[in-house]
Amino acid sequence: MQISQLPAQFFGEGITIWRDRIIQLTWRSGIGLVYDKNSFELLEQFTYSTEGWGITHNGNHLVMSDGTSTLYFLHPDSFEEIGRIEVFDDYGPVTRLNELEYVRGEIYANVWQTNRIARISPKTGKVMGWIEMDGLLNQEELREPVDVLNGIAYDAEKDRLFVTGKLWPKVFEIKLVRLGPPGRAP
Ligand SMILES: [Ca+2]
Repeated sequence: MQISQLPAQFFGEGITIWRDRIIQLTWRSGIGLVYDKNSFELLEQFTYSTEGWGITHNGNHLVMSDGTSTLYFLHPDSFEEIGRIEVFDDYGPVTRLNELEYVRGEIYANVWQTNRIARISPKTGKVMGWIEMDGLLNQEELREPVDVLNGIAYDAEKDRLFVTGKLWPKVFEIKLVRLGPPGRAP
């Protein structure tokens, strides 16, 4: 196992792997950190003007969330903003976008403090469907001090999707099944 300790002044947030680099956001410092993927050596820092929440990439650009309904597209080398989308569903803007993962041409975003994941069109920001993640942990696991769902990972090579949460004792591999027309859960 290899560990890199985040300096104590930072609150570590989303991470994505871009080629041979690991890119990490911090919550309110406005600073992103770039590490060598193999050695975990800190290579450089970059700044942004929003909070840092989740990050993923679509093969061309980084995609970043800041807890609002906006997703930002950043150049993967200069970290300059090259575009943004506003995320919405039939009921209006979808705020508190948190953990992100680029999956099969869509951006998956967990809504903070819910068990819901939005499937977002990267072109328009429209929510194409909701993934409901209630009931993953059983009664025994819920007796532990578990926190919010906030982990989504996609293995593109084997087309496998995983979810987990803060302090959750398990990572779940999930398969999506259609339950009904798109809508917003209560
Ligand atoms: Ca992720």
